[in-house]
Amino acid sequence: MSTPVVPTLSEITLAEPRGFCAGVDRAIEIVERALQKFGAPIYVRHEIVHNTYVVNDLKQKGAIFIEELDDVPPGATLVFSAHGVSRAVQDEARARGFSIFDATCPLVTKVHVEVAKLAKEGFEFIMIGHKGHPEVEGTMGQLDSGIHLVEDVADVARVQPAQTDKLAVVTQTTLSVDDAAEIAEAVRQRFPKVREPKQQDICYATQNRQDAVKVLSPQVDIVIVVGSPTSSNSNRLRELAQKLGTESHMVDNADELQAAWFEGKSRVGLTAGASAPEVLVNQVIERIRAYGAVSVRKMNGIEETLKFPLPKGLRIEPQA
Ligand code: 10D
Ligand code: SF4
Repeated sequence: MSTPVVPTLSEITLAEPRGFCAGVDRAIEIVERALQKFGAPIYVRHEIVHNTYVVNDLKQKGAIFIEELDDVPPGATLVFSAHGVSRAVQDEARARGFSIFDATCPLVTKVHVEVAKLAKEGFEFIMIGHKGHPEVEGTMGQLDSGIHLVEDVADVARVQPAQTDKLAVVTQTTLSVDDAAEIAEAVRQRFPKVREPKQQDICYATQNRQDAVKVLSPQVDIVIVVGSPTSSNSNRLRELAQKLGTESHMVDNADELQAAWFEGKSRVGLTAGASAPEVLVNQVIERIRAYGAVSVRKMNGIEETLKFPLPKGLRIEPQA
């Protein structure tokens, strides 16, 4: 089938920053290095990051993705996904004797550590996040009880902590910055003594990608987000552009683009979630160019340089 032509299209503007964050880079590298060092199969609990291409690529290299530890054979090497796991999963995996590499993003672990520390001081928690998301399950699973999940402002009115003197708020790292601020304000209104993190739990990558979409959206007629449907942070980018009044679509790959979206439009904005690889962005660019866009330019934006170290046992140690 020949590629349709959209005569109105002129330019693609790339959001900066977009795509892989430091936690995703590290998580994928952990699986790749484990495969190189120990050979296939390497078991991974949950999708290492929420991206179809990344998961399929690692499957081809010998990774096996599972949800239940029952599906991991004795003696296997097991990697925890970047979203983190509950204490119960950690304990069970250890008890079963797997060789474990933890690919939980250090910025998610930071939230886990904060929860454990404040719980020892007698705090109860309000967690702002999306029910059922693996990061929320992992963070809430740092304690047996005492973490109350709120998904929106209405939930804040319903939450029933046992006491209000020692109450702290924590959040999922990949939320809409604006929605989370609104929910946090409702928490503050209802519980004025609530303790908030010194630095917000929403991570730098989530913040930077949303900030970039805020700059990009008014400059373009349509925003395309590369990301998988399961990816919270990617969904937030599409939602944000749409809220700002710019038509927006999220695609898992170039084949999901529809020429009809671009009819009558000239300027296309393109971004990618923190788990979406640049190879997919390039394929999307090529497809939109084939529709008729003549130029590609990069938006000015923050340059990210953060890099997290790999776990011991997977680092390349300098030769003695
Ligand atoms: O769904 P999500 O945005 O939390 O995860 P995704 O795997 O798409 O992106 C990386 C973010 C992580 C691992 C949560 F911190
Ligand atoms: Fe870590 Fe943020 Fe990336 Fe999640 S989105 S993996 S918290 S850097």
